[in-house]
Amino acid sequence: MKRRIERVELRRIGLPLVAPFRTSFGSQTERDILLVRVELASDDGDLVEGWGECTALSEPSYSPEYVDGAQHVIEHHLLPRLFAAGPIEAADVGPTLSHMHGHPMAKAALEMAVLDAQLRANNQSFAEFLGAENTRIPVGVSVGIHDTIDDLLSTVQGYVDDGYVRIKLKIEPGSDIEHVAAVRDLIGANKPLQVDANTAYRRTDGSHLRRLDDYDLLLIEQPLPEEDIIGHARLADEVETPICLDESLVSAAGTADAIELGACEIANIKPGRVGGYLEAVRIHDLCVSKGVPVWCGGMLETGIGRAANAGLAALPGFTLPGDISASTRFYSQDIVTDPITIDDGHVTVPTTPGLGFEIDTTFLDSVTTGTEVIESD
Ligand code: SMG
Ligand code: MG
Repeated sequence: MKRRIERVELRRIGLPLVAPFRTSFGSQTERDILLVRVELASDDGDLVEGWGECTALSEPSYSPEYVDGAQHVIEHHLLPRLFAAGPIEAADVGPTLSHMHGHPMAKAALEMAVLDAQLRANNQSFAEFLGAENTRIPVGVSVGIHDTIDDLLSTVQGYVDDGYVRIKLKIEPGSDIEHVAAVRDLIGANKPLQVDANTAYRRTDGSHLRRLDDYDLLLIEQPLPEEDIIGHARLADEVETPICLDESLVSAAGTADAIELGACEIANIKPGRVGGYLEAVRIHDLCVSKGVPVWCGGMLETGIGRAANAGLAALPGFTLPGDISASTRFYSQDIVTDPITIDDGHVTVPTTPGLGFEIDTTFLDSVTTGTEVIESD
């Protein structure tokens, strides 16, 4: 059954990180996150709520989107079109907004809130909706760039002790080969290890990056700028370690091209980056058909996005561990009552109706920095 969006709450929250998280594009010490709460009404007047989380960071440093811009485009350009569309379901959100270019994270947050509400109304879990049968999924952790190798090793040891089944190291020129060598030495030959450069290298760095082949990495994630698909294809010929794309993949169509060009040997799927969970599923299906392994990326989500990512990663093509660490890896307290935890390196796929979380309203209110309410006329 389709439902009208009656009322939308755009809520901003501020959450400090338990420790700074440094990547090649900068250091994060806190998250300023936009949450979307929708109220959907059926023809007979029943109301159901749903929550979405926007993955845009506070600055346009990971991608062109940033949280203030996402809130602006939602209020002024996206919501008016969704209100005007009348009764809808999650699958209608993308097509309704398709004339608005870009802004995938803003669109994804809206689709996510509608999807959560729709699943709650239908008493269905996300995994059930997807037909995903895995009930527990192996997960990894993403480790920021550290100033010293000693500090890096002590952080990695902590995560190994927590049970994560694979380690991902953020790298940049000057903090790469030696860091990887030291971590490989620490964790031993059998622990899965991968690196993420967040676009920090250039086409001419092939012979340097080839040195990473000595450390038996699962993959090198996004070494070159996001638009440099041909550069990634050439690099894939030059290095033995598989090349994985993150920032470059913004749609199923673009992913198909990158695979055909030989630029994408493994895909990092992030629902926010590609415009929503439904496009994420299409990319998963495409990659399965092409024999390209996929894994679920992370954007330091709260328990809202983390629960949804765990449902998505229960699909069978997610054959590599995702960046779906425990909520405590980033936050001392989460805004949901049932935060994601790790048990023997695995996360349990949520089975409750909706995307799989309940909001801790007292804590949410205490970290809210602003709320805007928009009602359909
Ligand atoms: O949520 O565990 C997480 C973060 C994983 O490294 C991570 N994300 O490029 O994959 C990536 C980064 C993007 C965010 S960096 C602030
Ligand atoms: Mg990445």
